[in-house]
Amino acid sequence: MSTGRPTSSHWGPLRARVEDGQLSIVPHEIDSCPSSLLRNMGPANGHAARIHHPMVRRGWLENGSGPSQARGRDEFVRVEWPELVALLAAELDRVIDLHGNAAIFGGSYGWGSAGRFHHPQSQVHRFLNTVGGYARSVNTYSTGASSVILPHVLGAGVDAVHGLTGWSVLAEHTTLIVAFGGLPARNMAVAPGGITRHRGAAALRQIIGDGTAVVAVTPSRADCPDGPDVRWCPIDPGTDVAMMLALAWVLITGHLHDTEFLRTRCAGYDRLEAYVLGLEDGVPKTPEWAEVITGVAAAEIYTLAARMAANRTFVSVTWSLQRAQHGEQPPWAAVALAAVLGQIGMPGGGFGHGYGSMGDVGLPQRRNPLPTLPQGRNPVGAFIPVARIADMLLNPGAHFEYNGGVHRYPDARLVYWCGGNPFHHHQHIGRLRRALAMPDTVVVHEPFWTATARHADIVVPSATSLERSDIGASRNDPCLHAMHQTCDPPGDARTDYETFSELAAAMGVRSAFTEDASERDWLRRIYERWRRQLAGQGAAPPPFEEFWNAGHTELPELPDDEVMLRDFARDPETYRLSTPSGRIELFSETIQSFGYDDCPGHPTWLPPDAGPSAKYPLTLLASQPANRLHSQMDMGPASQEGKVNGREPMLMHPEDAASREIAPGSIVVISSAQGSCLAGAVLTDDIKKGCVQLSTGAWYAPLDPSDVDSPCGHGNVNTLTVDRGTSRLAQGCTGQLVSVDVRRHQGPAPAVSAHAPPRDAVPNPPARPCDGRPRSVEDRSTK
Ligand SMILES: Nc1nc2c(c(=O)[nH]1)N[C@H]1C(S)=C(S)[C@@H](COP(=O)(O)OP(=O)(O)OC[C@H]3O[C@@H](n4cnc5c(=O)[nH]c(N)nc54)[C@H](O)[C@@H]3O)O[C@H]1N2
Ligand SMILES: Nc1nc2c(c(=O)[nH]1)N[C@H]1C(S)=C(S)[C@@H](COP(=O)(O)OP(=O)(O)OC[C@H]3O[C@@H](n4cnc5c(=O)[nH]c(N)nc54)[C@H](O)[C@@H]3O)O[C@H]1N2
Ligand SMILES: [Mo]
Repeated sequence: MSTGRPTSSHWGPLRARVEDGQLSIVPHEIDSCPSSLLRNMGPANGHAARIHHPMVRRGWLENGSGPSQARGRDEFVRVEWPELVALLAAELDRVIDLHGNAAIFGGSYGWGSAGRFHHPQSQVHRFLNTVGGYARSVNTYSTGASSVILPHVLGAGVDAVHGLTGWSVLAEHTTLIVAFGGLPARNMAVAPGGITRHRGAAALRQIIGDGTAVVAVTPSRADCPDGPDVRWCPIDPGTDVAMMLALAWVLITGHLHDTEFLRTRCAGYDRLEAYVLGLEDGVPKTPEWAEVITGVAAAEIYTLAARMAANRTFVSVTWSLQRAQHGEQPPWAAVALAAVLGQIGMPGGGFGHGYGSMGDVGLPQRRNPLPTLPQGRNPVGAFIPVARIADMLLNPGAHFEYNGGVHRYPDARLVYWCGGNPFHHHQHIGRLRRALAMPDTVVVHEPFWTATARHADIVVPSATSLERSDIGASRNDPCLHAMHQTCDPPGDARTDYETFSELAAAMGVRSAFTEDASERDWLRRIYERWRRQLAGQGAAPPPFEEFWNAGHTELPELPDDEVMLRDFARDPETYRLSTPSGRIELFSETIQSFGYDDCPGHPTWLPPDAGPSAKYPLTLLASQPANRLHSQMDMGPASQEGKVNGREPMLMHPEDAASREIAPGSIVVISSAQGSCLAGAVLTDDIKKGCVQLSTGAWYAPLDPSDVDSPCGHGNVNTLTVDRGTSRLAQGCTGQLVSVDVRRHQGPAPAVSAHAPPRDAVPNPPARPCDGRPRSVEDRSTK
């Protein structure tokens, strides 16, 4: 045990221990390429930004619940647990009695931390179901557009499509990868629930080393893997569909398209062809046409199309491309391009989505179930597409369109967040702050004083994954991890399970929520239930105690008996797709029938409404951070080392900088039609001229907290982004791109205080090792 107790995280397994009040983290020996994100964990866990005690906003405590603009600027008052539980239970009862359960918005989107039992969304959803249900959110910020468009096109969602081709298949068969959005290695460090062996980057290096060529179509050279035959094709952001259509035009007019595949495996090719050739709108989608839109030379498009036809070609699209206005179009156009090549279903050919977006894409598919905490049943039907949160709060009862239907926003009186950070994930923070003034009550469970916690009325201090025992697992991962608790939570923080157990008790439904089971009972229960399921499939994982003491167990790779697109391509009659035609829909009658001008019946080039302008001439890429997960542990050393004098780095081309008198390290003001933030300039020709890049995840630090539209002094990119759905079809998140201008900051540099706790927060005690004894709910409730 000298190196520490085993546990796991979204960025991989680790060992942790406490000595002399200091927490230390080392990578787990099972992972030969551990992620540097591990370095953030130890220092973050004991950081002053931890929440140690239940806190209630003064205005809410003194004046009662109700809409309030004081959220985010009021003081907090420390309360003891019994008072917190009584206040929160009474408020939940009030809202349910007066307005019904649909008035509780419990979508609670976010990544929380690894662990199947303490998974915060599972906990909050199970709890809210126990008290009668909640209005929920559907889809994700990750793949909001794809998860709605792909079922129309391929009859399957993103999960069914994203890992169909493993790295090993690409290595064996693929000779050319055309990667829209590139194949950024940094994003493969994480997967929801963890990734045991970080092999993606190495697998990719090997594929390229063995001779597969890559053309990376992206505004950022940082998205290109290294290798002898890797070509960077810089493109203007948001214009990939024009390039894909032009590639299709070259293939079709050069008779390099697979007419047999298009006739027998696809529906609506004639409509797509008419559009590509310009018979529909008088505009042939030629490379010359695309050059003006994309900034990619026509000659390059001709050459690439010919190469694609001559190779076993894999058309890969990162998720980022669909996180923008009309985000439904890039994945659909890429499917169409791959269909024109006729290689869909051939090993190593066709369409791929999410390679270089997430660590679990490209791993061998494992159809194993995961251990899960049962959620109960939610009788409330009300829902929103996840990124419509501010719309919902600002327009209770208003109609919205989604995937062919018209729905109504629920009248959310109580917003409940556990395990997510809307001030990280949502667009246009000024608008979000206005929206968060609307409900009667905002409840946030958090380990840290994030901006979301600071905008709550009721702040519930949560334990981190190091402070509880759990089971770590994620889809396609080869291991299940015993997550042993390392230390006790600081101060009065508790696991979310403990909090919900007490709340359930106060609301008279304790046993329904807890089933009278302790944390350890639950772990044993969900593990054994999972073990029985696997046993039914012929696998034999060890009994719980054996697993727990061993620290992890390897999972069987179950035979891949069903490979949707391969079987379909071979025999389209027997293996019909779950689309209306049973085929790949290059034209969708269903989508056409919705009558959406922002998502017509076939893949279409639709220019963005708010592209670069005289006032905002640059396009900002708001992509994922290399040295942290989202906003998590932004105060940790790996994240901090990337900052420029404490501010988030903004990458800019030297020529764009020169005309603005911006030097390396300059403090810059980035502004958009929505708001502004400061950042630290980094000059590099790795970014296309006309583009700047600022990662997501710098904690929101308003220069003037009382002004909802205040600039952020630290570099939170969502002060700039637009809060608008991808289209009426999917209403997905569009946070990836925004038009901005950048200037050098004048005058004295404002101090950065993003991670300082609020004035009235209670200070941090040293880390306490836990005694290793299983914790029971009773231990806490008698405290
Ligand atoms: N502009 C722009 N915005 C984006 C994106 C983009 O590309 N551009 N990307 C989007 C994407 S893909 C995503 S997935 C989202 C991510 O958005 P989120 O998932 O909301 O971001 P995280 O920072 O991971 O937030 C998780 C929070 O859970 C807390 N937490 C951890 N463990 C626990 C626990 O046990 N209990 C409780 N109660 N809390 C816990 C953490 O401290 C953290 O504050 O961001 C989206 N936002
Ligand atoms: N280290 C780390 N890894 C992560 C995460 C993290 O926070 N940190 N978050 C995880 C999550 S939740 C998700 S959903 C995935 C997200 O995975 P993605 O959405 O694929 O990741 P991004 O980094 O946002 O974007 C990838 C690249 O796309 C390029 N790009 C942006 N817009 C365009 C465009 O219009 N055209 C083209 N051709 N390229 C464009 C950008 O240069 C960017 O570097 O990442 C996951 N991986
Ligand atoms: Mo995501």
